[in-house]
Amino acid sequence: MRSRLSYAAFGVLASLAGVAAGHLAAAALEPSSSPVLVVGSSVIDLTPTPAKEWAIRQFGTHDKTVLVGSVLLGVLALAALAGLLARRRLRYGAALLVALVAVPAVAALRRPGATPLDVLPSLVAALAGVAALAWLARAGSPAAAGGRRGVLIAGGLLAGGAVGLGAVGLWLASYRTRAVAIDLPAAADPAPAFPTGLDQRVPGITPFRTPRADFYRVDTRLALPVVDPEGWTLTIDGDVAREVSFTLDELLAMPLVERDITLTCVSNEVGGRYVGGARWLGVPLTDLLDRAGIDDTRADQILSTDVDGMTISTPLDLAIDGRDAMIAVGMNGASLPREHGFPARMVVPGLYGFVSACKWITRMTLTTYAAQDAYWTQRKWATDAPIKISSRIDTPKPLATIDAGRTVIGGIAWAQHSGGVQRVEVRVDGGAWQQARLGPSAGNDYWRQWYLPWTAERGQHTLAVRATDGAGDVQTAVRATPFPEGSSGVQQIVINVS
Ligand SMILES: Nc1nc2c(c(=O)[nH]1)N[C@H]1C(S)=C(S)[C@@H](COP(=O)(O)O)O[C@H]1N2
Ligand SMILES: [Mo]
Repeated sequence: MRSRLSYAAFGVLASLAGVAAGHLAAAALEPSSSPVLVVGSSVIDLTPTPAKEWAIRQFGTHDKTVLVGSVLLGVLALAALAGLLARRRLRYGAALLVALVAVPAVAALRRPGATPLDVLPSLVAALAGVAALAWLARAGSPAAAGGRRGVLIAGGLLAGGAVGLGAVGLWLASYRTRAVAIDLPAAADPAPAFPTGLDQRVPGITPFRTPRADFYRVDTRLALPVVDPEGWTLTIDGDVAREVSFTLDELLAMPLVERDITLTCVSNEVGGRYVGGARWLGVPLTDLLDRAGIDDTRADQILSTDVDGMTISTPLDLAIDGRDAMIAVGMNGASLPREHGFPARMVVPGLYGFVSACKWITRMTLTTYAAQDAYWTQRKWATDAPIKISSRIDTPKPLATIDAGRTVIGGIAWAQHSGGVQRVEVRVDGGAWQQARLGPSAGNDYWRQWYLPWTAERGQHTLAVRATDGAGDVQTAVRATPFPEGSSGVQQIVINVS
């Protein structure tokens, strides 16, 4: 009988083969039903809000990589245990592997919008894993002809096979979620010419318009949904005079508006990166709601549902108060990137994304907060969540060392839908607030760039920034955490001048 270590390795190898086979099966059927991703998504959904906040703070946009990595590590530890059990009896090890795979199988079925087919990748993983374990155990048994060499060959073949299957699975999933482009009609109501930003003149300042590929991404998904634009529809139901559905072509045939709007995530810390400015093309929300005939004496929320059943609620009164809320189909001159909601998403100026910006949207249900609650409402986040005034220093960077002499302090500020940013002030070393120069305006729903020329003297300095909106409200210095309705406070950074 082989050593414990060999059997632990058998277990790990067998599980890797199973995971790879399951991932490939999922890539072919439905990428997000991959066993590892399903477990990861369930962990996301079950994680208490403070822990989620912590992970987003610690790992930023790598939070998902860290999560998937942790799930894999956990699986491998249990897999080693399955190998050890198989040393006593193959049956025991196989049973543990099957029990392991039962977790994603059940989780896959419990996900919103699940179909029975979603367990298939887990079944494939179980079969492949158990078969691999049996094969290794046979090659490793004293009765086997190959001896030590046979075990090594079997292990090598399996490892190679697992890597191959995994690679094909990864490639297939990325191929199926590759960028797609559909032709968009011109806007009936176009946005004015976009002004040249300060980024041309002030090095280090955030671009006035965020390129599609650089736009921040925040959602609960580990794998992008594969949405066929031909089969996609948007339905409006609930408290409406008549339920209506639109195909993508029907949406595109309606008069489209084009607007410059800055999106912000409620998870953005003061000074954070979860904010981006883009030019959106879409159908005004009220044009769509008018087709359905809404009853706003009954409903108080729009409950949006995405292609997988993820829900986002939006206060109805704010969505229809005259602001440029829309179902967007275009971003910066092309159809939406998959990451940002292809083929259509909601955009509501002035509300944080988690209460407005439903990506991959397929349904808007007019209902009440009393009757139904959305994903983040169930997790105790605020329902009415206007974006708070905020500002950020882009240059110099925190803790940077810069040369003494003439330089600039620069960044961005936003106060969507509250008259835009009317003033930005900078404070050096706790002195008086000095008025910064503002970049051009692209409307009140859009952020504004700013800069302050500064003669930097040797030593350590503290820089702070604050913005004032169109109503004269000054960004508060009172600190608030992102939970439950967005961060506040003044960004303060320390730099060195040498
Ligand atoms: N379907 C879906 N839509 C979603 C989310 C999500 O998890 N699922 N996240 C929301 C959040 S929290 C934000 S801040 C915005 C971010 O949009 P972006 O990723 O295009 O920047 O999308 C919103 N729309
Ligand atoms: Mo968000």
